[in-house]
Amino acid sequence: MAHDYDDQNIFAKILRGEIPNDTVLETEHCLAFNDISPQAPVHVLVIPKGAYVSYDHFAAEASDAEIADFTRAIGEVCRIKDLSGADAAGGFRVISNAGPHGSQEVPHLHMHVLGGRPLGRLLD
Ligand code: DGP
Repeated sequence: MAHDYDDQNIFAKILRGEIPNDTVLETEHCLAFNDISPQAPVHVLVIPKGAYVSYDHFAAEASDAEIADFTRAIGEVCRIKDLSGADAAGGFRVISNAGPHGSQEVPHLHMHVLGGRPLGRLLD
């Protein structure tokens, strides 16, 4: 998969401060903010600050520090939003859409963190 990064995508503009966002968490390498069109009571997007299109691109080219920060930021969002998967009435889903088959709309890597209601089975 080619990974030509379009720096005019909406998340690049958010990272540059050109359009506002509802920030949940900012770390050295990541930003997490509420989705503009939430599909669940909790719907947060976690993005790396680096110019990565999709997870395969990120995993191939990001530094270990960026990958560790991204992974921890996702977990920290779950903690901030009180989504512990260990709770009987809790839990969450983390998904990342990539490319046309994944129905990716914004070509900057993002993880959707969803929770706050039963999410149903994703795969049967
Ligand atoms: P995806 O299909 O995985 O690329 O989903 C992109 C998500 O980004 C979608 O859930 C809506 C969200 N989104 C699109 N534009 C904006 C925006 O300007 N601000 C915020 N907060 N979210 C956005």
